[in-house]
Amino acid sequence: MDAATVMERCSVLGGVSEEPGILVRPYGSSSMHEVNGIVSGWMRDAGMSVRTDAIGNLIGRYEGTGNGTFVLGSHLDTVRDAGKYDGPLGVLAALACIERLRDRGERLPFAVEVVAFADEEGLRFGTTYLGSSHYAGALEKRLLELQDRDGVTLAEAVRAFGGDPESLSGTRSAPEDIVGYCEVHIEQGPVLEERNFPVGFVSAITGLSRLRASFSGRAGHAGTVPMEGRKDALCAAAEFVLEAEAAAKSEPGSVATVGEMSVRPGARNVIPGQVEISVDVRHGDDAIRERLRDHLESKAAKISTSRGCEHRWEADQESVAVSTDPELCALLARAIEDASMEALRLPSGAGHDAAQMAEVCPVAMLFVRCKEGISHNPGESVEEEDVAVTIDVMGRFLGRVAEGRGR
Ligand code: HGY
Ligand code: MN
Ligand code: MN
Repeated sequence: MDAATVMERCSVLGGVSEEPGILVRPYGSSSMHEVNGIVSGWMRDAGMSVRTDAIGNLIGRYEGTGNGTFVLGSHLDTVRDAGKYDGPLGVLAALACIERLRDRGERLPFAVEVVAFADEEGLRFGTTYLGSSHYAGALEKRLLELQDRDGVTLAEAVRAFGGDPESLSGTRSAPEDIVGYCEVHIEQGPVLEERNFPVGFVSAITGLSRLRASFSGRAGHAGTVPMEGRKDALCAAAEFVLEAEAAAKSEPGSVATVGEMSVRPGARNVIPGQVEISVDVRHGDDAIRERLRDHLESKAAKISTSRGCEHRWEADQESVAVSTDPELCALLARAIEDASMEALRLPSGAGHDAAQMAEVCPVAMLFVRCKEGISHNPGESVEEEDVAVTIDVMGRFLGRVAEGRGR
């Protein structure tokens, strides 16, 4: 399979969405069913056996001549109003490597599994890595009670998606003999474009805190309640949002984002009584991230008190920073050099399934240049030539891994 086919297939999957006009594919949705059906057909055509695990991850397997399984992959779910490469490019570039092995009639001294994870973004249930945490056997049972906006629990969503919630935690769908994992992903940042590199390999994946805060004031008549003495929950939330921005700006290397906000009762002539927000805090150093997180928690309390509001602060998920495996990275760097390029090493400010897979095996990541680093945005785009380089490098990387395993 060549890069043009990978680009075409990203467009095909990019056209499968829950809503017209934007790309949005949450966990367990009919659009996720549809893309799993399309990709499983491509996996079979590539000579792979295909299975779906208890949470709905789609897994293609290309047998090898010896023991061990090397895992490639990424996710097929998306954020809201997404681009078409974040996730699918990693699955389809991996599939291209398998198709090239099949076309050459070649088997590696290990099996290769390509996993299309069912939920990495956490759009529906707020926690990230649900697919890879089950695959890696790290899904916490308590998450099954999580509810989406309609009050549907994760357990119900798993069942509706054809999975089996009872068999989720404490088990893993990954084979016992995993030797490593490598994920291809768009960089989602500006470095490769600024340095004019088509690809680069990842040194570490940032840690992240996924939090929720609520501010409760007193709803009232917009026309009759004087400004003095109001308990305006939205003003409290707004002050907090700007404080989060200022605090992150003052801590080099950190980011803090309020991406979701709900305002109730939500009428133009009513003073907001209740506001719920999401808070996403990240830094490559966990101690700095935790300090910033705790600073924001205390600021939320101070702002609420100063405005006569109540507040709540909850942690949905904490993920520690993860370093990629030095040996796998050395093989990936060699593969990049084998393709006559300099091997650039760079950190990831985005979270990836590789962070979860690091719990069960050595991991590496290959980043692909994307236009202006745009991502989580329909403007996401990659060049076909860079995808061609990616497939070539990944083929060479698998060859290097095979050499290391005595091909
Ligand atoms: O949030 C992230 O970094 C990833 O896109 N889930
Ligand atoms: Mn992603
Ligand atoms: Mn993403």
